[in-house]
Amino acid sequence: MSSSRSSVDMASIVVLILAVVSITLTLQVADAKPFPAPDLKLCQMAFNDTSENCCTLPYTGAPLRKFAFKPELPMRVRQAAHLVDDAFIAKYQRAVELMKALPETDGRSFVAQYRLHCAYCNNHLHFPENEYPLEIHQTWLFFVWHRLYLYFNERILAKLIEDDTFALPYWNWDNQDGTNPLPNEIPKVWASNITIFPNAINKTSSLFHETRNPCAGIPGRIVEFQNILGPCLPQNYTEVRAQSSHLMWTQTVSAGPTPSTWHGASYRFGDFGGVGMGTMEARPHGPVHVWTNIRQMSTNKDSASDPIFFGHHANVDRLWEHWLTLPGKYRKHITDPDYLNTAFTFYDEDGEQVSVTVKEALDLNLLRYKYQEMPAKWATQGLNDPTWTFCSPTPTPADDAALIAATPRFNGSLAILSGPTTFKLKRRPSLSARHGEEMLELKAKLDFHTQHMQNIFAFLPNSTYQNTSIGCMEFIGCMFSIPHVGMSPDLKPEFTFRIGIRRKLELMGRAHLKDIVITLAGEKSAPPIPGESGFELTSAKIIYSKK
Ligand SMILES: *[C@@H]1O[C@H](CO)[C@@H](O)[C@H](O)[C@H]1NC(C)=O
Ligand SMILES: *[C@@H]1O[C@H](CO)[C@@H](O)[C@H](O)[C@H]1NC(C)=O
Ligand SMILES: *[C@@H]1O[C@H](CO)[C@@H](O)[C@H](O)[C@H]1NC(C)=O
Ligand SMILES: *[C@@H]1O[C@H](CO)[C@@H](O)[C@H](O)[C@H]1NC(C)=O
Ligand SMILES: *[C@@H]1O[C@H](CO)[C@@H](O)[C@H](O)[C@H]1NC(C)=O
Ligand SMILES: *[C@@H]1O[C@H](CO)[C@@H](O)[C@H](O)[C@H]1NC(C)=O
Ligand SMILES: CC(=O)N[C@H]1CO[C@H](CO)[C@@H](O)[C@@H]1O
Ligand SMILES: [Cu+2]
Repeated sequence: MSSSRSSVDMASIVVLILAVVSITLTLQVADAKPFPAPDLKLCQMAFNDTSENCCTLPYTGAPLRKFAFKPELPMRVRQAAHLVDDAFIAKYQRAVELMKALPETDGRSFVAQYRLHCAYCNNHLHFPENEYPLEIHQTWLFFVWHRLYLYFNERILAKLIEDDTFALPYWNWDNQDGTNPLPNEIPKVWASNITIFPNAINKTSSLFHETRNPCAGIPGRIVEFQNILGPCLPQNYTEVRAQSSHLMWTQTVSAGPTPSTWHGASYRFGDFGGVGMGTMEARPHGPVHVWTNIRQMSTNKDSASDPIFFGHHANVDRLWEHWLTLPGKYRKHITDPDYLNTAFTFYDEDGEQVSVTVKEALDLNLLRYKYQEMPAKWATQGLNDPTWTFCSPTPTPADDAALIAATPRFNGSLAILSGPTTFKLKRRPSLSARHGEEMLELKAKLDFHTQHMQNIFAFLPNSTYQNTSIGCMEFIGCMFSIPHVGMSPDLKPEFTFRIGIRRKLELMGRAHLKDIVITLAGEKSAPPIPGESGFELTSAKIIYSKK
């Protein structure tokens, strides 16, 4: 073999490699599909339905500019709402009162601010090149869009009261501490008439909303993540606290071990949006909205018109930060460039439009805010809590074996009409952690304009939506889809739901089993009862994934 021959070979290999690299790069560039910052002028009424009055009024300010960090801002501390003092409440009330007094043509006004939330969902923001409207719920944009929304809302409030230290309080509803003031009742800062400053325009607090559920307003009544619409019966506090702690552990530690499980499905320019909700958005985030205010807070359209929305979402944002600190190899920010380069448009503290990218939203130090620390006992409590019990009357290995033998395997599409559905799926219990996290992946064709909620249980075939507690050891997660009112009723897109299952199976002592028995518990019922079923389950399998 001559040396000249081999150097020719080397050269052509190098050329070939370069060609492959450049084709790959070109493909990546051509394939890049982040959402560009939307032009809010492209907002349209959904199906020209005037009841969905979401778009902000025509904007007359300066041209859209890029967001810049403000390193000169003081580090602002978002306090736990149940602990704020009356001076803070007066300041926050004043800021929101000033915001409410602005005309709706001003992007900083209370009306423009809550319509902005609505504009980003329910078929309002259209791009000329994109067949489908932008939808920031039920996908990987959920956490980050709400973070930025709160950031600008908070900056506007700060500017209105000329106080750069102002930070929104967070409603610490995940904290089940039983001493007063209770973190998980509605904090008094959002009540009707506490500490009104003397020159208030209206004699009701600007932080109150009159459509709250009567039950939620009762002092001492704590948020429930299950019985969100039940009658206002006396609460068994011990039971609600245990159930809520267990739900937090299941959804965060067990069901949400990776970005795709925690944040929801990927979502790129051109995709049909809103088809894969993450674990936190499903529960407890969804039930907290409904439990608080079924009328305004339970619709995409009006939810941000109750000021407690911002305290609720501040806690969701705080839990995202907390999630990053929990054990697990894959609890990291999403690194996909389509996520990082997606941009949104907001109104800044001067009422001007700015575009900001997802990657600018991932470091709280740069955004200059942080959260007052509060214990999150639920994060470790799950591991050795004697009150966490099986709901199956007979959870023995022999019963597991009999149940597995008696349960049909999932076999192709399944029409789920009503009531619970049980099937078994194959696992690979010996697969090592380097293959990623073990998760249940369900795909389903759902009506986009109705609500679907299924609680998912393992080895509990007789579970029902209403009567089986989400505090049962066998509860492993849920699938949830909220109605998207503006969408065409003809659309029946395919949804993907992923929930981690390994931690819970370990806790149940069932991680060694080669099959898992899954029960989907929902009910066919008219809204507003939330456990509706009536959809086509197209795929169900156990997968192993790092994403
Ligand atoms: C004051 O209350 C009235 C009646 O509820 C309402 O229409 C008005 O918008 C309120 N004003 C402010 C600034 O909140
Ligand atoms: C509102 O103010 C009145 C009079 O000060 C007081 O009696 C009432 O308890 C207050 N309501 C609430 C919900 O704090
Ligand atoms: C409340 O629930 C706990 C735990 O399930 C139970 O031990 C207790 O008896 C219940 N209390 C009442 C008053 O029902
Ligand atoms: C799975 O479904 C197909 C088509 O309905 C059927 O032919 C087959 O027998 C089923 N297999 C099992 C194991 O039930
Ligand atoms: C589920 O319910 C059926 C009928 O009510 C009963 O025969 C069966 O034993 C129950 N299974 C379990 C595991 O409890
Ligand atoms: C739930 O339990 C109640 C009371 O035991 C019963 O009346 C009702 O039929 C049950 N509902 C379902 C869906 O199982
Ligand atoms: C979403 C939608 O159908 N928008 C339409 C509302 O009406 C105007 C004027 O007729 C149309 O241009 C929009 O396409
Ligand atoms: Cu929300």
